Amino acid sequence: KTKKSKASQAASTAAAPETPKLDKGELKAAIVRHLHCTLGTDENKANNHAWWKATCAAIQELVLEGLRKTQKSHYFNDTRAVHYFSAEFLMGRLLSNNMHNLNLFETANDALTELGISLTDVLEEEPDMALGNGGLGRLAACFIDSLATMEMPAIGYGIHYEHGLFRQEIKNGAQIERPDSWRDYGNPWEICRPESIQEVSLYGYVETKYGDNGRIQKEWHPGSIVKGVPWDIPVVGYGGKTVNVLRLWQSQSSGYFNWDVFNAGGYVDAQVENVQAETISKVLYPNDETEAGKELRLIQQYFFCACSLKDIIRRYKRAHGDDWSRFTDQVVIQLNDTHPAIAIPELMRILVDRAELDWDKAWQICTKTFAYTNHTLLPEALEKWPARMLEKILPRHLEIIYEINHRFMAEVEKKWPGDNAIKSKLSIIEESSEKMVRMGNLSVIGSFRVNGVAEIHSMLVKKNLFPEFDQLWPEKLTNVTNGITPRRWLKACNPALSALIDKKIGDQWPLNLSQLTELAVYADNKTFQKQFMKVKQDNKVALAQTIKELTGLTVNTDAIFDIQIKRLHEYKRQHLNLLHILALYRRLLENPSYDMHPRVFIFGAKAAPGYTLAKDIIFAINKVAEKINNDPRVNTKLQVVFLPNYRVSLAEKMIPAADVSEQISTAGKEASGTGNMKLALNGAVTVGTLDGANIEIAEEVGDDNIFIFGLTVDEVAELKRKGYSPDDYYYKNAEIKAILDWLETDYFTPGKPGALASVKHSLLSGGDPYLCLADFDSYSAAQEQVDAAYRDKTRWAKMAIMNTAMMGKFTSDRSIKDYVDRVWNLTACIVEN
Ligand code: BZD
Repeated sequence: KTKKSKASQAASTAAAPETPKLDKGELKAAIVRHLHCTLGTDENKANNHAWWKATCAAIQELVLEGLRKTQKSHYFNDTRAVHYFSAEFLMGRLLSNNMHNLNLFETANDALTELGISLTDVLEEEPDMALGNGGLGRLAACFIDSLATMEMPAIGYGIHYEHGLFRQEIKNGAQIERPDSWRDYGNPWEICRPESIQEVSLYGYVETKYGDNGRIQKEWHPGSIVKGVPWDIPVVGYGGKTVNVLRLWQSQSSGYFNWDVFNAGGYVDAQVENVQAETISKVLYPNDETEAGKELRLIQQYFFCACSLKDIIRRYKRAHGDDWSRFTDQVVIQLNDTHPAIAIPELMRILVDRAELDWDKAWQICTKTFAYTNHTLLPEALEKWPARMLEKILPRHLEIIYEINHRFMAEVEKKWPGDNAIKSKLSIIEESSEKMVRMGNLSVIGSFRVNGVAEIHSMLVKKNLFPEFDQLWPEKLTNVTNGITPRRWLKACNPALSALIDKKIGDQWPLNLSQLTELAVYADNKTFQKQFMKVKQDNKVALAQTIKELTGLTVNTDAIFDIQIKRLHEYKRQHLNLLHILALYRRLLENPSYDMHPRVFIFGAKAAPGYTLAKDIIFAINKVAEKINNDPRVNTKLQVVFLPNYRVSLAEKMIPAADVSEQISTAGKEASGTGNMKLALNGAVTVGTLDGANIEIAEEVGDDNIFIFGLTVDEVAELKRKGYSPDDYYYKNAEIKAILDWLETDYFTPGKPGALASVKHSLLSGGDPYLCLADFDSYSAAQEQVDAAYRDKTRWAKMAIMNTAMMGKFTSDRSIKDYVDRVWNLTACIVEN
């Protein structure tokens, strides 16, 4: 009782969602008007796609009104703003989100119903905006949602990829990649801003000159110039007051150098240059967690950073002219991983070569402007660029990086005199057979703050990745635990649960997620348990329908829905999940009365196209699924589903239906995870390792409401130090041996023995680098506990409720508040309506 009154006090100070700006009749009229005047069709001819576009256009009118007011407020208040630089923004669909944030979802549903149209069908017409690989890109999307909701002046800067992450098809069990074409039929949300086009230089050489004042001056003579065309996507905050923008740059030929060629009769050659320029923003690189060192990727990174910095400086100069003294009061730039790290030498170039500030002054500005978020400790994911490549593409930037490094090495010498080992470790330049530029070191040196994304990850960043940097600058390294927007990941994707929560605790929780703790008092309440589990059951039935449509398989909706959704990677251990499925299968075959509650294991995962083992694991999951699902001896108890083309919009259908959330990475490898938060928020119970944010989730929900298993970070380190041998487990554990050997037969791939052998070999001769075999028994035991817990309906309902109730910490609003307090030092700007 006392808890409740406290929370409702807090709620009364939070902004209430605005009353809708349009009523049903007005919205209906607006949609029909756009059907006629924007789409050039009418109610009788229009298909769902046209209705979708007309509905978007009607909503966009209100969005743009909010955008105009927001920009006016920010301009007149000359606000300090955060500039979120990210090579990826995984936005998903926008119509449902924008309607929810404008409090128009119900109105639109009613309006379309009266027009004889299903809103659900209309929403399905929208292609996902999949301009990202996974967690890092989706985090950027959640963060800009929270920034707008909290009325923070903010702008997202990224790349307007023509093709987002590939569309995945599964053919005979194997992944096939198809191009994603999200804007082939136009994107109703984006606005082209030709008035803000920027030019970016590439290649060429650097001339050293002596200026009038006797100072050495550097002039970069570029070999080519490309245009950056900005496309703005409005980002509507919940309540619709602040509408920020996501500005994405499209590359285009500058047509600048081509004229001579063109006039000399080189029409075709001129087109070749166009194609090259337009290639820059053509396609998103699908490799997460690996660094390929491709020239085009570096050009993409520089392209969007250079455009964005020019844009920021243009806006700054409009208010402050050539006076740089207030730049760091107005501008903070957050680097989403090292992908935009080239912005650091670019800003130095602008300040030193263009604005002619002296180096120290410029460096002071730079190191007060940038902050850097690290998302990984995996060595293969830490970006390094060959110095030779930088020299070719960005010759002046390489010089600047050398100068930054030279001065930094002098600082290191002061702190650790004569210690060359530390110098070579901290140097931006790696002196290997091929000289490499370490973007992580550059980012730490050029930023005033560096954060990891969960407590344990930030601790490991300090202890293992950058310990000397931490000694040098004890204040610089910090933690900001990730979060997710509860608007998309509960309110919009799980309307039934949202309505139930509204009924119990009011409708302010999307803005103040800690209010969900008020549900905890109902965790033992039989009626509430029934209601909560009824919602879950209905969501499972809906997902079963989707599974049927996508795969043809009919799944048992009384079974436990056990879900693992994330990029496919060895460290995430989808193959550990698979080994356990094989163990269950084998137990059922050996003992037909083997006692287990029916379970459906559901996967969604894309593999990087060049990551062979990851693709082999997808193939193995599909082949095992095929066999099990067609085996009448077991398929009433065990089913396996691989849903193709996992993406944001599919996640929104899967997450509300999950009973069990698989978060089983090797301890120390998953920086945070955010899917873990989404699933728990929707009442799934986690089976997880003590890794990333799982640890903080366990702290919030309590040991009774999560299944933790496996080696800890320290135990992993100890085992590796002693020398891990997967053979020990293979030969000593009959079940493991039988399962691995099974993979080598043709049982799952009739007539093709060995087709799944690579999975086995990765775990034996491959050394099992992520310790699947070491964690197998513990995982299997945890799964038995899950089984027992689920059979106790009351116990399970309580666990599920407690998961939803205790997820308040993981709202991205809290993450943003942490960034605002610890990094950005921003204040909200109230937008007048
Ligand atoms: O970032 C992920 C981490 O693996 C997760 O643990 C974490 O929760 C999220 C958000 O902090 N990293 C990525 O998603 N990384 C990429 O997608 C990526 C993309 C391109 C290049 C390198 C990595």
